[in-house]
Amino acid sequence: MLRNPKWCIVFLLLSWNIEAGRRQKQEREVSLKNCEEGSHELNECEERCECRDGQLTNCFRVRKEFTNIEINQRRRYINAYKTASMNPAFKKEYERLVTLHTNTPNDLLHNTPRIFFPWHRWFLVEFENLLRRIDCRVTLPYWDWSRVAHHWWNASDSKSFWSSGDHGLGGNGNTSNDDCVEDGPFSTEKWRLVKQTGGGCLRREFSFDRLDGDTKHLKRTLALPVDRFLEFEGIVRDIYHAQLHDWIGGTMFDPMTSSNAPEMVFHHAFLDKIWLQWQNGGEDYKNAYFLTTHDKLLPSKYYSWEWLDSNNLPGQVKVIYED
Ligand SMILES: [Cu+2]
Repeated sequence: MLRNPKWCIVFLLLSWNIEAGRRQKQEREVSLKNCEEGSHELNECEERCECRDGQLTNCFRVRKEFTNIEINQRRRYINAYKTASMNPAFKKEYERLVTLHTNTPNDLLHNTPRIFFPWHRWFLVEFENLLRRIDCRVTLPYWDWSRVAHHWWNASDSKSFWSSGDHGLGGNGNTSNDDCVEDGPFSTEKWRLVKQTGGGCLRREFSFDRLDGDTKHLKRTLALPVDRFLEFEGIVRDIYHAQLHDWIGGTMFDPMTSSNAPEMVFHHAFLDKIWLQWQNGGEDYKNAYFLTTHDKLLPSKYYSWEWLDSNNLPGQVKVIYED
């Protein structure tokens, strides 16, 4: 039969078709299987995901220590933050978030354990959501001040938190210019506070005092057992939280302006990490105290208990902190 040239052509066309079909099927399988089963991979927004059935699922935002990450990742964060606070497309939302903090009664928010932890966890996610609209690879970095507790103000190293480069926060304010910050990306000629809370320059008035929360102190605090939640919470809020706000001074000193300071979210992200680390002690640690309180996280519709599990936060947000 194949000696007949007509049949020969039919046969060739047929095998071509079969071959092309096989190739297409293989390509489909490859695109379906775009990750290695069981592995952990980053998605296009640099979230850490699990590969299941060829799909990336269970994706976590990874928050990292600011002085530990690459310079360009630091720049990326600062650019997103400045875009949020200056670009008309995002500025309204930025101002809404800053004033969320200033409009919540300070006594309720900071002077009791009632909502301090979950309220700020919610606030951080809202802030992060805004920055991720600008660049979805951005997460909130934290600043682990416990490693530099005895010289936290130091800015001599270009990797330091207070570095004056475009990857730093700038340094102390100038006492002869109303404590205005005059270096770095948030210097008085480059950046202003939101007008709803008084506007003007970012101010800092460093007290050169050591922070109590050095690595040893922090380790002891994290080791407090579950039935001593209130002691744990009190140390974190009244000592760790308050000291850095007060020692930085200026914009950070006053709860009516502190959410304006770019260093505020770095500080609170670290406090959130400390709470999460303690919560990882077990289910009873995770749910300690807040499961039996009924305070709303004003002005939101959330209750405290909705913000206890960082593996499963409202809005399907999952957060982990990298050490
Ligand atoms: Cu606060």
